[in-house]
Amino acid sequence: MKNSTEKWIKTTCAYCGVGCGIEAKANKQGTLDIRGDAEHPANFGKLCTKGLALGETVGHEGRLLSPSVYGKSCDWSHALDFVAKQFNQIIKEHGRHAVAFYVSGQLLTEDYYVANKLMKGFIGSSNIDTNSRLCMSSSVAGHKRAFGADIVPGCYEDIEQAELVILTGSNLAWCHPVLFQRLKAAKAKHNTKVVVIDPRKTASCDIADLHLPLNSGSDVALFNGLLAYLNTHDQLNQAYINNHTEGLDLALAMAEEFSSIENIEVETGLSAEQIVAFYQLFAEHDKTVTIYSQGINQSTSGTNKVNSIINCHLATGRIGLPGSTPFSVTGQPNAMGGREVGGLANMLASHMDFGHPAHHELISQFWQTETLAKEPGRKAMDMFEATEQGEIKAVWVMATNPAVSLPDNQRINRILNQCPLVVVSDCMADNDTLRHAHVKLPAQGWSEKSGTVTNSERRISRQRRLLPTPGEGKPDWWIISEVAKRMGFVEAFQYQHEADIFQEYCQLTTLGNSGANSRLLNLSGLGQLTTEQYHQLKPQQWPVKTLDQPSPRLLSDGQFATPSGKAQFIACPFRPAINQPSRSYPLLLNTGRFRDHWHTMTRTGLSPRLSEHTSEPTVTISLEDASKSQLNCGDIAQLHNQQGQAYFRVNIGQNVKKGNLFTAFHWSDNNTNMGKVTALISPDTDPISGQPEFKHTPVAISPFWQQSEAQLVVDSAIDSKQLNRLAGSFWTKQTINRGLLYRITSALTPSQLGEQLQSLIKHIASSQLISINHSEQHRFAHLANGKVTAAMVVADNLNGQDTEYLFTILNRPLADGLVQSLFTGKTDPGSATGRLVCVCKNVGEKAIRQAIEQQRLTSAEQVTHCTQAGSGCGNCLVEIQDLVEQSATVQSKT
Ligand SMILES: Nc1nc2c(c(=O)[nH]1)N[C@H]1C(S)=C(S)[C@@H](COP(=O)(O)OP(=O)(O)OC[C@H]3O[C@@H](n4cnc5c(=O)[nH]c(N)nc54)[C@H](O)[C@@H]3O)O[C@H]1N2
Ligand SMILES: Nc1nc2c(c(=O)[nH]1)N[C@H]1C(S)=C(S)[C@@H](COP(=O)(O)OP(=O)(O)OC[C@H]3O[C@@H](n4cnc5c(=O)[nH]c(N)nc54)[C@H](O)[C@@H]3O)O[C@H]1N2
Ligand code: SF4
Ligand SMILES: [Mo]
Repeated sequence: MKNSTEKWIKTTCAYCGVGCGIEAKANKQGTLDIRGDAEHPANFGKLCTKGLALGETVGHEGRLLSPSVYGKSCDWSHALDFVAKQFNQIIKEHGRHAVAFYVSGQLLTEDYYVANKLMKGFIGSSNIDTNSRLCMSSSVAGHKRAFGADIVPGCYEDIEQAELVILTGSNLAWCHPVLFQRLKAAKAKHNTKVVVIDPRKTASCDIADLHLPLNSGSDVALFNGLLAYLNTHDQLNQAYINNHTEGLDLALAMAEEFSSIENIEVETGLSAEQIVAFYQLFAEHDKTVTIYSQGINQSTSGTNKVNSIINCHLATGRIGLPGSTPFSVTGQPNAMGGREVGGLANMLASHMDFGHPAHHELISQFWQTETLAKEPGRKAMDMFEATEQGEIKAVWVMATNPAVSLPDNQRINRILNQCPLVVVSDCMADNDTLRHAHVKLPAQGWSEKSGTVTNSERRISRQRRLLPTPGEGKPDWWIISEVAKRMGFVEAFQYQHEADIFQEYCQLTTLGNSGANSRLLNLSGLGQLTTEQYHQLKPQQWPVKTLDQPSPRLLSDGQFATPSGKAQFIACPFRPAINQPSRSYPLLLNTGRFRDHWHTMTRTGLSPRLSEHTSEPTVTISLEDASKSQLNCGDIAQLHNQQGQAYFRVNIGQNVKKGNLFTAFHWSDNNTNMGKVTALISPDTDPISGQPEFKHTPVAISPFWQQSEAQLVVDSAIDSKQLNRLAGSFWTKQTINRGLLYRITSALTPSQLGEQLQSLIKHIASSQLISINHSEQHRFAHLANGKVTAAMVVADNLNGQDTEYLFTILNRPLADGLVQSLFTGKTDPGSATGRLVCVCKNVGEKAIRQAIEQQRLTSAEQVTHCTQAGSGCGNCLVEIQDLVEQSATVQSKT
């Protein structure tokens, strides 16, 4: 036992900005055993479903294994020379602003640092922007306006110390699950009040004392109203305001409009009782943490939303104190690291700024360069627009999938298609962006990389190498440095090891960083680490003046990075979103995330367990709107507007308001032909931050008039181009154990659809075909060597029909009881699990329902006790509670 525990290696989760510590150990299957790191201060041993399933996503399947140029595999030296030569050529002919990097919060700090150094320091352009533009840029802009620098003063323990936690535009339960568990535990201990401000009733509302389902986009009205309320109710902290802030009068004058509760009611759609209840809670609790995320940032008024929140914290002096702070939580594992090293087009490295000659000088000297960019570059959407205009002729995309995740997706795909040079570094072989790449560069994946990431509370943690790299994958920093050297910048990119880069970055943070001009981002305590110390580095919150010393709280002394040293109130005008519902597009589409998938699913899509929770692109709609549009639960609906169209499975739910729809953006060309929601999103952005509006899109909805529907399981993937040729059909793909499940809804007749699908899988299973024709369903199975390699059911409509057996029959012999389901069309009751609810303990909906009914269980705790469901990460407890409540409702009706 002792031997095996010695092999656990400490690292950091690949996914969200909570930055949980993980311990991982290679196992015999070539994957990883994973457990939470009990010593890591972000999670103290806890992990969520995605973190726990990391072992399932580290196989070599689907990996990009070698570099290629124009579709031809080649060695590294050829690919790197090619990129360097092309970049130099384009710069020579069209100038340094004709090239661009589009990077990501999923790069490590070392990768990010080198990319920024190459573009801003040596190519001499600021055309490097990051997917954090879509994610954090409104918060960055808000922090800079209020505090003078991009400082997040919050720490996770604040959530535990607070008396009141406000979650606004954050579905913490699904998107930062371990923080949600910490909040839930704190509430159980000392009854923390929780307010959720979100147009949707999310899983986070499970622990809310108050849910404010405000109108989408109306946050500024609500928070301006709060500022006015605090003023008129004598709740301002005058001493703090006088000593540490400027600009309250203007902010109050702007908020004046919302000193009338009626005006707030009109804009937010909330009742006076709801509004006043929230304001009273805020006024009564000094220890208030306001957590905000994409419902705030991803808006054409995102920056004003952020500042309207910060204004209320400044007005009450609640900044950077234990249990009392505004807290923008980051999304990606290294969103914060990217902000530190200057990944955004409008920032220099280490919180130094454009338009600041002393900073230009410091960086130029440190990097020994004469070509440092001195002006901000193009923000993500502008960057792609400039590419459309032909001003940018080469784009290098690293660790992001803009062909799916940027708004106005069809246009982005057209732009990438016509761009003269597209270079993509990715660890996977296929995503929508790679399909446009002229040069593909294989990067190491999470389990192979080594470096550092910074989480939401500014804690730097090591990501450590766990497994050998398949094929020729390389660290991103190595790829960028090699191109840099080949472009002629030999001296500046001579890194031998990621530790060298980290050390250089830490030293950069200390430059000119003392006295009156000091910056809070200071890593002087890490600047002299030996490679060995870097290997051993423990999670460390910044600033780090001395290694292993606790980091001081930030902004708690009321000193800010503004010229006067005082925080700035910002007068935030309330402006409704640019695009409003109309007669043609009467519904408002809100987009975000599902519990178990990560972004464009290049990795979580590989896990059968994670794929089960929400297995298809679904759109949630209110009962009223569904009936108006003649939609039933389980139907396929088409959403469309000026931008484009997409299809979704209908989910009728109480959790969206009338007039609103919700879906996630996880599906791509890789796993559907028509389920990409960004096809519908307009390119409008916040005028200050440049962040797109992902949460407020007017659309129309209509039923997809289907004639047939099929479900097909196969043991290997079908070429998606062939599936796309099925006329009038919508398909999605889901990873299941031992294979893939395709769902196809079609305007073809059932027999046409059946025949065409048969021809698609002929090559897989030529040996033996079983065909069962039933009046309503046609069922087929292909066998090779007596085992099922593909099976299918086709009907007019499969809505509500039992097809669960399809999940289990692949690779089983014909004699197997499970395969017999094919003949009966009914799942063997003994083997049925229903939809997987508890991913950790593998407990399905049916088992939970059965336990509730048979044992008359009345609480989620009892269900956990009897079935183990919910005893792992706890993410599913909200759903278990829902099942308990549903059962209680059914029983009370009968
Ligand atoms: N499971 C999972 N977790 C993730 C990710 C993932 O892909 N999957 N991605 C990570 C990343 S990169 C990010 S950025 C974070 C995002 O984390 P979150 O921001 O928590 O997630 P979202 O679902 O995008 O949006 C949050 C909520 O904003 C609400 N909202 C919409 N419009 C408004 C509005 O006008 N006002 C208010 N107050 N609320 C509104 C939405 O209904 C939604 O519930 O999640 C991270 N964690
Ligand atoms: N409709 C809608 N759209 C949205 C949002 C929304 O709420 N609604 N949210 C936005 C937000 S907040 C975000 S953060 C973005 C996320 O959107 P993206 O960044 O486009 O999404 P990912 O799927 O995470 O793409 C990461 C890519 O990097 C690859 N990769 C992973 N690790 C590495 C690595 O170490 N090196 C390299 N080179 N590649 C790697 C993965 O295989 C994958 O292809 O989406 C945005 N788009
Ligand atoms: S909360 Fe989940 S996804 Fe986020 S870092 Fe922790 S384990 Fe990973
Ligand atoms: Mo994000």
